[in-house]
Amino acid sequence: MKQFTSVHDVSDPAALVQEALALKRAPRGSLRHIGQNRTIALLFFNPSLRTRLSTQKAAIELGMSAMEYNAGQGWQLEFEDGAVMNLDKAEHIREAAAVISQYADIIGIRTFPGLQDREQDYSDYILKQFQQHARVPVISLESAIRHPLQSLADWVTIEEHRPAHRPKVVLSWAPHPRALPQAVANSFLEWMKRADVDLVLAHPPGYELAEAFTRGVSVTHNQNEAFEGADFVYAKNWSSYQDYGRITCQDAGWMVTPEKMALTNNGQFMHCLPVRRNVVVADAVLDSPNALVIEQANNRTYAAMAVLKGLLEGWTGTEP
Ligand code: SN0
Repeated sequence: MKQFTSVHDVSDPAALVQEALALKRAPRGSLRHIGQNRTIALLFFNPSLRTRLSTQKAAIELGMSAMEYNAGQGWQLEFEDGAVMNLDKAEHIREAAAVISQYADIIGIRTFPGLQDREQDYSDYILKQFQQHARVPVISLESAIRHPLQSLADWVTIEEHRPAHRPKVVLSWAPHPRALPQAVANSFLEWMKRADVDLVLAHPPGYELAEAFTRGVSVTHNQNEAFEGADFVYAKNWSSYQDYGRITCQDAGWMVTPEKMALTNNGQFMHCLPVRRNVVVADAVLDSPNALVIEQANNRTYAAMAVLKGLLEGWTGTEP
């Protein structure tokens, strides 16, 4: 593995899931030699709780050092080639990425979409520019259009709770007061398409995701129908892709409730967090034994460890 920005960087995602599970079982402190004398730089253009702490924790468990930089509060970066930099942007990505590459063996970047210009967001230009100008491997800590570390941890969690039969996994849109990125949903679909599951996407009309992510996925506008017999229900809000970045429906009827979970096959509830209680999901679901959200967040550490280990070792014979 030379970089980790999407499932396409991993030739055998199921093997990476197994690697994360093996690392989870490893005795504490037994893996510190793997990343000894190696350093990761974690750059945050946006807020983060789980990604920031779990990636740092993963680095520590592998014996690496982690440096964090709140890039959103640092020098404003110029990404345009040939720009005349006489306005607010103080530093060009060409210098910034080259300089950070001298300090770190791996660079992680979190960057949300602006949700104004779809073409610009979907070009994922901030992540792409770092990839282009960095001289070390780059990890996405959630980009404008994907959140691969989250999806890997989600798959690890599903694997741990997998029933004897092929599970039905439902990704359901849920209401939210703010316009949110499509990244978590896009990524979840992209990874689940590579897993041995029956995948169903449920959302109100107008919340269709980009075709590149939904191709081959069964889609319904009927949430109850989707929940019937589901083994896993993953709730997530996203803003419209068509009417880009807009909230076109606030229908509280899409909130996940105990009544809806009763339609499932004793289904497990999943969410990437942070979650708006009693907007996205009712307290009674989140506080039930069937909620996996805390374990999902725990698995972020092992997902990140598997990825960092893969990058440090240059991956072993399964390059895409
Ligand atoms: C982010 C998102 O992509 O939806 C991060 C999820 C890992 N979520 C939010 O920004 C939630 C913000 C809020 O106000 O609830």
